[in-house]
Amino acid sequence: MSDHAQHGNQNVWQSAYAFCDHYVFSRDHKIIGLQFLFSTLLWFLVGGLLALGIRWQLAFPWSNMPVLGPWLFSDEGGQISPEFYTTLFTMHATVMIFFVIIPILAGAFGNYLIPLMIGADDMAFPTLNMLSYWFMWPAFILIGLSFFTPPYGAGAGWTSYPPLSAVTTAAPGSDFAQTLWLLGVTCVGISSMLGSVNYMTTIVQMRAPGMTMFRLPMTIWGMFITAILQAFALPVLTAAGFMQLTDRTFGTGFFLPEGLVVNNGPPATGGGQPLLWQHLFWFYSHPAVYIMILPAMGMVSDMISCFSRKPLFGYKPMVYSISGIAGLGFIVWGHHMFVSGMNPILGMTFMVSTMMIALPSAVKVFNWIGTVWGGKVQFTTPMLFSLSFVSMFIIGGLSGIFMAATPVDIFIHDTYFIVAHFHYVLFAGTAMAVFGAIYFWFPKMFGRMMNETAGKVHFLLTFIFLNGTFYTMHILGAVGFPRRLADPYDYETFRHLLPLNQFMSVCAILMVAVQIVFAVNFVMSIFWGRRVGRNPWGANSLEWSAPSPPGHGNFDFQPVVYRGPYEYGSPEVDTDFYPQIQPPPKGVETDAPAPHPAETH
Ligand code: HEM
Ligand SMILES: [Cu+2]
Repeated sequence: MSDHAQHGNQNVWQSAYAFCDHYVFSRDHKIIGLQFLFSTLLWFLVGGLLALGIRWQLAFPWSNMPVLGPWLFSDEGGQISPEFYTTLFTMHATVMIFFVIIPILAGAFGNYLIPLMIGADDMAFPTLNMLSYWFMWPAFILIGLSFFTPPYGAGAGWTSYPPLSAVTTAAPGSDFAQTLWLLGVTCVGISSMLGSVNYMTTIVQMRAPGMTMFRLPMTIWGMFITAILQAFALPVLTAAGFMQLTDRTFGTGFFLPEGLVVNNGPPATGGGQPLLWQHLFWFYSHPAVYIMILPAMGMVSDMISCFSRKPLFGYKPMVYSISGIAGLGFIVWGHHMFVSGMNPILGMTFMVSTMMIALPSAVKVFNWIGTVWGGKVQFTTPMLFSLSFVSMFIIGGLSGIFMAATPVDIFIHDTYFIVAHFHYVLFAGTAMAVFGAIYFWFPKMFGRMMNETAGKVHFLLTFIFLNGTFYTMHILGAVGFPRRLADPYDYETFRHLLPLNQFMSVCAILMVAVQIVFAVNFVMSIFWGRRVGRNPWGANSLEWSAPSPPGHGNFDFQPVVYRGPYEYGSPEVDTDFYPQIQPPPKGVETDAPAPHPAETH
């Protein structure tokens, strides 16, 4: 080989290495944030399609699915079988919770925003950060495989209750597929743990000079409290998952009573308690529902204040109520188990503590409304999504209070009322906030704007169809329509509900279809969106002072913080915003001068 060719080869390798280092195994928090964003958006699509499978069966039970049916379920003549239906709702929830909502909040926005909003050049542990993304891949693969493991994929619900999940003979698909599922969820747990340690350390240790805890934007408070929740709740789920795994594979008996025989399988060696799993699972998964909403609440607070051109109403009460929600979140898990036969006195304590969560939640809603009240409201796309978050969260929170009352919950437990509740908080709430956040921070991420008109069309149609889909579920739930059943119409009492279900399914199909508007807008704007400078929205927090997009190391100057992030309409300056880094005009005293530089890094 000539010298020349050798050089050429070396260059190719070098640039391939550089590409991998920059974009694949990157340790830059912004690239990792974008990796999480792209992966979770793709899974969002998968989760949405799985949901349409569920809706197809409920609207047109035992009818051949057009186009896809013969290809997917040739053995059943193109129909969804009861076993496959079970797999569908298990996978839909697993994908949406573990691959979409949790990682898009903490993984995508947490990573992208934390260092930028606190004025740091990166996370405290960049390598750990990279690993937290790459631990998602074994999870993607394991759970993906579990879906395709014959005869049917994992089918014990996202809650994985034993004995169904722990006895391998319990149902088709609860054999090897369930083992893969458990391993996958463990990997998600590891990824989240790595992330949470990083976020806590970064927020405590790496704030810019002058960035006191009470000058942090609410987004950061949301991420911070979420990271604490993850650190305390996740080990319990991981341990419980591991115990279930050994029950399935090594014959231990944590969750199975002795001698239990299912489907003529061998008797369980046993001595365990199925109820123990419910306690351990919900001890994690109730706090986890706040992991799925607190960061969204933070981001919405920032967007609402910015587009009302007014300071956030009651900043400190907001911080205390987020903390209160997180604290109370640890003592309410029993509200998922009211029908498990628990002592009524215990049930009552869970009922009272659950109802108490409504208090800090109401404080937050009151403060969001107080922020908008009398503001110069700008109805941009992110603002519309944020306002939708607040109004839909009110509906979801109110249905929560219904279910918190034990006597009511005994009737509506395991009905579509529950499904309505969590879709209002998770889809109409969190997912809408996430859409808003994508429109809001897109110009920072890519240096270009998304199209506003397309954004408003996306908002309006999604808002209409989501209410068409999920509001109706309250009506179904109130008359006892059961969740997780392939054919509720087997019961005569539910037959008249078929037209309502068909209406919901049509709304759901349209809702998914509308997301094409978003997808096209998102992809096109990356390449052809209008170019913008550092601060297109006129916002105050630190990330808007960095270049769009920020280079490696984030800031091209050392940020020093003079005030909180919500000083909109301040009389001290002529503009209606007052960035955190802008020094006060001469003659105006700052209350807290920038601390000694030694206090920071
Ligand atoms: C005012 C606040 C809230 C109250 C009082 C509340 C109450 C409840 C209760 C009592 C249940 C159990 C019902 C049953 O299974 O019979 C429940 C289920 C659920 N909640 Fe909430 N909730 C609240 C907020 C939230 C939030 C903010 C989220 C998520 C972001 C959430 C997500 C869920 C989920 C996913 C379930 C169903 C889990 C399942 O069985 O699959 N909730 N809620
Ligand atoms: Cu709960």
